[in-house]
Amino acid sequence: MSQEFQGTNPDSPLCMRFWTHMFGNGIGSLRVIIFDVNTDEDKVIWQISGEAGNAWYQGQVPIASPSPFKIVFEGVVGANNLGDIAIDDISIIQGACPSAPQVAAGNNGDCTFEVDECGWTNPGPRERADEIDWVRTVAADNRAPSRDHTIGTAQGFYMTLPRGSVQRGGDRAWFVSTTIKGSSDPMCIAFWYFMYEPFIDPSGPSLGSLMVYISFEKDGTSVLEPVWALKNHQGPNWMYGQARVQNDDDFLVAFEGTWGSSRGNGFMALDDITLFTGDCSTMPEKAMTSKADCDFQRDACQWKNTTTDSDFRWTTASISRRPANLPDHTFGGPIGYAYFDVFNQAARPQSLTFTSPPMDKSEDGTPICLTFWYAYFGASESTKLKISREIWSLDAANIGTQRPEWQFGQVQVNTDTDFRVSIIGMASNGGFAIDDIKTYGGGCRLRPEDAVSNGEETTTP
Ligand SMILES: [Ca+2]
Ligand SMILES: [Ca+2]
Ligand SMILES: [Ca+2]
Repeated sequence: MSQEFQGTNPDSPLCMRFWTHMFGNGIGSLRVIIFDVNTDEDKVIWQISGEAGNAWYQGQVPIASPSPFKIVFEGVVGANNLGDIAIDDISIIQGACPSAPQVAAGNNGDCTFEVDECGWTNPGPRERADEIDWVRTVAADNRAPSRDHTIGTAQGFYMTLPRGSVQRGGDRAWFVSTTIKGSSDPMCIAFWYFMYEPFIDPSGPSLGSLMVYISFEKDGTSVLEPVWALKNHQGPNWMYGQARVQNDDDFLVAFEGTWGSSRGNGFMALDDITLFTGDCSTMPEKAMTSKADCDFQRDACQWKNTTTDSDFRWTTASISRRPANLPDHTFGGPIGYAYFDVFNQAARPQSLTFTSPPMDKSEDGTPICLTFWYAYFGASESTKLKISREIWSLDAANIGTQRPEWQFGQVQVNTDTDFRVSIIGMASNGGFAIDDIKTYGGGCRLRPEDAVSNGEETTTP
């Protein structure tokens, strides 16, 4: 048993490395246990059973605990006394590391990809989750990254988003964990990512995106919640990513890689995934997500049409039904946005509402900035888009271009109470499309210039 350690900082767990030797047919098992000094509880974090050959090998395990703790090595004697377990050279360094060897991690989500995918899987075409698959490759077979993250050599393995089978910008690959046990204690998922676009053309970076979701069942429906998201070029090196996940029920973690239009010359890869307990913050900070964020590539996320009129509604574009051949804003694909259209000269102006999931009030009362892209078509007098309660409103008739084009909008939303955001479209002969809704902490100015606010500051509860 170790000395007593202080509780670890949730953003800075420890990595314990040690060498072990387990030889003889009577070998039992070796475990590493975290003993919580406050609650007297034991938690097995690493475990290996049986003979491992007459050789030393290195084990490692992430150590994270909110309260003071001791680390325990526990050797269990096997069926007979033929054999010895030895440990040597224990070192503890700052920073998360995936459990190793893989067999000791027990399919808990940790993976270095040196042996296999550790139970992470690629959904196939039948599951209709994605179009392509992540591929485990040795660094030597790739132009970039030229080294993996775990061992830092060309002989190391990582997961890469392949380009060969990609049909179009917007093609996605999912990578899904084994079931993670739900808990009221928050967990942290940490990983290393590589998002590199060597040549950025004048139209700007367009590598694509890497997102992390948790997926779980709630009230009989499956919910997909983004917990981490980054777009486009992030530099020519491996970068550290971290996201907080907390769910009372069992859940899956899913990485989603999506190619943008620069798929021809970009690189995306993933290595050294590890999960540990703790209330960590998002790293890098710009990868933070909110429940209202949606790029509409898969579906409308947690946004819902709440119009009661059954003739017209907010919906997602499909190949057979989309307005004015408008391409998606995110990746320039044929679909991947939400819209409504009303083309009925006789009809009175319709008012159609699109409502966000419930959003929590902020702890310190700082507002958020809601940003989005919109396009309109059929700019008659009555074509309007508003964000409730009239904190943002745009009259399409005042602008008037012929072809629908994506334009940027943003509005500050106060968060002193729990709230929802509603986007209300009005038209008798036209409509609006919406894409890439994203929220950021902090206030912001009204955009575009022609949008008006009637001064009300709160949104509908
Ligand atoms: Ca797939
Ligand atoms: Ca690796
Ligand atoms: Ca989109």
